[in-house]
Amino acid sequence: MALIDIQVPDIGDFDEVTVIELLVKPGDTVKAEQSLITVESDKASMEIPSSHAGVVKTLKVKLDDKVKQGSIVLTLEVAGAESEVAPAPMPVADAKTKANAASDPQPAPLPAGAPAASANGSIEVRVPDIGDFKDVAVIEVLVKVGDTIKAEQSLITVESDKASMEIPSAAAGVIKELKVKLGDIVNIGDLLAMLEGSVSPIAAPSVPSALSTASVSADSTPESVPAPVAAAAAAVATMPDHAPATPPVGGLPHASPSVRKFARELGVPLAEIKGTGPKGRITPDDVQAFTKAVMLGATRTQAQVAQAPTPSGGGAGLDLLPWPKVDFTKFGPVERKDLSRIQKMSGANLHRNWVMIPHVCNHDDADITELEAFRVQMNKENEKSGVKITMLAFLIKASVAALKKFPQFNASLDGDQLVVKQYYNVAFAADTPNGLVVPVIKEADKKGIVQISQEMGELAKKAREGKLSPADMQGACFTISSLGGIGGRYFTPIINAPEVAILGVCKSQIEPVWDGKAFQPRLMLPLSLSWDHRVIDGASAARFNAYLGQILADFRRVLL
Ligand code: CAO
Repeated sequence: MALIDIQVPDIGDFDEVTVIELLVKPGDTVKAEQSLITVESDKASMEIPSSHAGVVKTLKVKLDDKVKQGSIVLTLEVAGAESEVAPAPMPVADAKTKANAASDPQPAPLPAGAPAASANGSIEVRVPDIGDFKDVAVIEVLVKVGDTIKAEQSLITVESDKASMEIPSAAAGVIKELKVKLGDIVNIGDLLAMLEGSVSPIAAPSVPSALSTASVSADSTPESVPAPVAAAAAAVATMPDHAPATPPVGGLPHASPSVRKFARELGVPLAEIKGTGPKGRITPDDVQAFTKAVMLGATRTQAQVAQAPTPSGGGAGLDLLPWPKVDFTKFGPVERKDLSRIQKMSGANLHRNWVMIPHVCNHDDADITELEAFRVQMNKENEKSGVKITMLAFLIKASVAALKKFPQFNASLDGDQLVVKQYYNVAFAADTPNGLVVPVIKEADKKGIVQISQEMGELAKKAREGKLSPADMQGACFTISSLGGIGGRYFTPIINAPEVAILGVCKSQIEPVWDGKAFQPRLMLPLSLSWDHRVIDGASAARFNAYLGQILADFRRVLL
């Protein structure tokens, strides 16, 4: 066993970088090439790997320390070696490149880091020499078409598994075209953007590393561009400039490559996390805490807020408190039961409809004295037919007449358009042991009361047996929810999107109704019409209900 010191390797022209993460601690067993610390400048961060396998004895750096080439990172106990000072392996660029870089002070004939005008006057900005980095992923696009950028302004951030870096533009100008997008894999020489601007010597990047430059297009001339940085470049491709570690430019999330990778794997938007590390740096714990909060519903990502049901297209979303978490067993015995499949599905639909549709509900009463007498009479006469004529069948037929008179009720919203249907399919809510389902009577306008009653009976039976097919529940224009067989006075039914209205009916009962001379006992049916205020206004809803009432009071009107 021997102790060796692991040093910061050649990190190019950087005087100092800041330690932003300690990836190991005393006692840890590390493999050769395993990352030990993360260091950062204002434009790049990189992980410093170990040159040897062994056990960490002493850490020689702490968070926020400034380190440079030769700084001792830690002491490692390694097997079968003499005590020595061991530089950590280069995270990128190989020795050959470094040697070339050191021994070749001459500008390369075709500079890799300078911009040049193409034949049509636009400037091609390419990925410069980024050392041994190959196939690096674009993790941030920092500009967009139309942006006016300065020379040296960062265009994109790329990342390997050990380092991330920003690639600045070598020229100033206006971005005409972006040739890369998030997730693209890029290599040296790949075209990043087309700029409209002017190529001038001052546009050349001053940074020492090729990765901070843009390559020149083939039609450029060496005279037209400043001395390239290619020769000095690839030594340490991860460190584009000399700036001390400060929070990153452009308000970018401040996080190390491993934290960025961790966040990306979880799909966590780093820009939305408040870092709790030094100088607001985002730590792995911050990413975990954010993920947990989203999962618990305590917070939402901006993408979720944007997708949230905001009918006007704007709004701030529902900034709700998390659902109360109560230990009910503290108050008494409980039993937990899973929601049925139907309950889960209908619950999600009802929730969306309730939140997305601005519901208004109008209540009215229909005098069904004569209609009910007629229905009872018909059922007596047709007792042997096996088909029971229901009040709901009359309501479906009456609704069709009202939908024809008020077509905006027979419609659906599609963006800025109203799709007005020229068919009349009416759904009815059916209560089943497994939950609420909504079968549809198709082409109710073309069917008589007896046929509707018969179909309803069949569909209600299928519903109770859980045998409804998807087709049985599709294509509705309008829905009726009847609680008449159960009781109650009025309620506020939830619209069955993408429909724009729903009729709720409750139990009819005999009520005293003033006929101008005296109170008469009349059978009154309570109607509750919920409607989507984006499509329907209150006056139309009142007219719809009143018309429905007139038809139910005198069904001959259906024929008019
Ligand atoms: N007023 C008074 N009595 C009524 C009535 C009304 N509005 N509507 C029905 N009735 C009577 C019927 O005449 C029948 O009486 P008889 O047995 O003496 O003839 C009795 O109530 C039972 O009727 P029903 O409910 O079985 O039949 P229906 O045609 O009215 O309804 C169906 C069928 C499938 C809609 C119904 O069974 C059902 O599931 N209703 C619940 C719907 C529901 O849950 N809605 C809420 C949705 S929001 O959560």
